[in-house]
Amino acid sequence: MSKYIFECIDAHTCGNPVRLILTENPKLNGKTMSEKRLDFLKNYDWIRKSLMFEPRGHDMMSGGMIYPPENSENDFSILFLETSGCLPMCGHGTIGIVTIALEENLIKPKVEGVLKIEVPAGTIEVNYKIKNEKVEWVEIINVDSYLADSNLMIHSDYLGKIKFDVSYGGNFYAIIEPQKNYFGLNNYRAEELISFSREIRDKINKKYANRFIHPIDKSISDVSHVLWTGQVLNDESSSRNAVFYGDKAIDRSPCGTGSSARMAQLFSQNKLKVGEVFIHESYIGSKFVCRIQKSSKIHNIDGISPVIRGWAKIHGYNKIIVDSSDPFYQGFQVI
Ligand code: PYC
Repeated sequence: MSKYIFECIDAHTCGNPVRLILTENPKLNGKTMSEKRLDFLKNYDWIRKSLMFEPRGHDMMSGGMIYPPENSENDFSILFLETSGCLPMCGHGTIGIVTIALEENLIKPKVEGVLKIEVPAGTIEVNYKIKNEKVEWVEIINVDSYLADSNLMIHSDYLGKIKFDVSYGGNFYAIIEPQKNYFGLNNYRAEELISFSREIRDKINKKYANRFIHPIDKSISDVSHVLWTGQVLNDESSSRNAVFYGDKAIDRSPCGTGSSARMAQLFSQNKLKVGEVFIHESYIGSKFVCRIQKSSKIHNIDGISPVIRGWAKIHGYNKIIVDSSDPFYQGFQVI
């Protein structure tokens, strides 16, 4: 019988949870965060399950652990944990973890105002602003993002025939815009979007098996998230989204990797230019201020370098006990 105590700090980024785990981080094998992510999934996934799933977590729970960087020029590395697994990249998670790490003095930036962070999907740069000992905003220059395919079709048992694009922003997203059988996200309840998404994601990954694979890191593949678009709540916003992840979650934040994927899609369709401000609204109306820094190439694929700015707030110190004598020590999900 073993008993582990995980010291965590809980926060939210524009409404979506971020749990930073401070203790019991296992030593991971691998040279890159991508390799370490696979090692964690193979050997330590019980930690993710116990801290993300009920009863210690919930359907939206997401977070991460901080590790030293492989390259000493960088500041640190992040392993993301979530109900769905360990994401290659998570935007709201990065904003939350950076805010916690700075406000709680867990890291010492090499250069004030700038951080270089290794994540499984690559190395990202982060800018931030501190005022009165609080982090006002965090801006991520995310991994290069690109539109992977467009005008694809899938049949939804709920909605009928649905057209979608697939775009990469650190994870692969199916992006669904208003059309004949989908009237825009304002017309559906969150629980309906969750049911539609779960079915559509499964069908997409069966119909288009082996179609969405990152050209540089083959361990990043398949559609993991579904991004539904619709009318904005606030006239100043550029677009609104509901991002489905895991098995039951709609992102409460505007979703960093989703915003990157969406900008890559709009850029390749000539609907968004380099430097233009793109205010992305979440399902609950919180906002990320985004833009495209420059166009880029991922191998020979045209893409963008996306920039995402958002904020996070710490709301708790959490000491979590995981005791292997608890029949639910690895948590559970009710679907
Ligand atoms: O912000 O990238 C993000 C994200 C992914 C899943 C939930 N949030």
